[in-house]
Amino acid sequence: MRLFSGPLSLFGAKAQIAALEKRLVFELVMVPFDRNDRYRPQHPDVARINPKGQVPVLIDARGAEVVEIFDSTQIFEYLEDLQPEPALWPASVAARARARQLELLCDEVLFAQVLKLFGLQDAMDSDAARAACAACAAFYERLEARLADQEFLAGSYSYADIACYMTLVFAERKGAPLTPATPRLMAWRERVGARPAVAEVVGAMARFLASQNRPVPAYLQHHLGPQD
Ligand SMILES: N[C@@H](CCC(=O)N[C@@H](CS)C(=O)NCC(=O)O)C(=O)O
Repeated sequence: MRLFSGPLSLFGAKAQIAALEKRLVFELVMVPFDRNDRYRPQHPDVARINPKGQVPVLIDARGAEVVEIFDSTQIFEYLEDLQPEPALWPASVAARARARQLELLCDEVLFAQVLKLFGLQDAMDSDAARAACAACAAFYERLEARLADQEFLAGSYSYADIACYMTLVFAERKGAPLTPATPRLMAWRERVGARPAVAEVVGAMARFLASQNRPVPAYLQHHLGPQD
């Protein structure tokens, strides 16, 4: 199995964390990343498999048929079918539906606000940046409410936690940090971040940022120590 990701790929990190949680043996192929050109030129396998030219892409050539897929959520579903244990979707149909919905909300609604901040880094006092930060804060309040009576966002630890965790890494980097206004969410972030699979992937991302002299969020700086 080969997983194509990039050193600052939020969506690649999601897929990598899931594969590690499933204890699958896979080769991680980090496509070149440049601050200006981003992921260009595209890796030939990425260009061939994903018409969008994006990572993550997964090739699984272990079975009778070769599976070649792209998109982190599609990869989640494939990994769950391939390796049902440990389960990363909740058990009940209703809880699964809620978890899938939350995963989508993190990827497409919360991240859409974070993406706006990518383009506003020199204008964080602007109305647009303030509005994006406010939308993120409102989203965090909704996550906080979910954690009132459960440890993880959809009950048991799930793909929804992985997706939210990774989006929050980028939100923190781009100026929409968690605050003490959502203490349960901050504790949840510690809990998820302490998982070996998450620490491995996010630690590598923190070290990559540091290697480029780019800021590393304070709560990830322990990954930069010599013990890592
Ligand atoms: N919905 C896709 C999004 C993938 C995506 O945006 N990938 C980024 C890296 S995190 C990428 O490859 N960007 C390069 C580009 O768009 O050219 C998923 O979940 O995998």
